[in-house]
Amino acid sequence: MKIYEGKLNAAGLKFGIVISRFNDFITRKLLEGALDALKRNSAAEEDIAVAWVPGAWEIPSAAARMANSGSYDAVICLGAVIKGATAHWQYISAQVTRGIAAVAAGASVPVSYGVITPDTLEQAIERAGTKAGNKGFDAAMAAIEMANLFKELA
Ligand code: INI
Repeated sequence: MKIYEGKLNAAGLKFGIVISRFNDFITRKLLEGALDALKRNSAAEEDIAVAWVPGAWEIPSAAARMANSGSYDAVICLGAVIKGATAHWQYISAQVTRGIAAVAAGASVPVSYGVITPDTLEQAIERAGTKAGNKGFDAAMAAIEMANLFKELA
């Protein structure tokens, strides 16, 4: 029996990060978490590229560009869609999630999902480096593991 399992070693791997500026007091924390995960697992600073987009809506198209560029071993998507008074956030969070899933399914490199969609600001803070961990860190760890898995499967 052959078992494939991606290692948690980011040395020599190249990462593209797409991050939205909307709610940047939260997304910057997700970015800190993602960079922490990459660097702790031996990614080199010069092997990490960060692309800022205006809001979460813009993440899938930028992620597709990065994923299809051939320049990265994995792409990490970071954003924060926080529930608001109108249904706007709902449309955005659903479409962004679908959009990233579609990019991930069609790309030859892994695309990880570090977009949080909390109901409250408090929940957003919890998921960006406090009580509930850091979803940016988690997304980067998934990207490292999947990048190594894809290399094994290739
Ligand atoms: N973008 C976000 O990243 N998070 C949000 O919570 C949000 N809300 O709620 O409006 C949001 N809107 C902007 C959107 O992503 C686009 O940037 C904008 O519609 C322009 O295309």
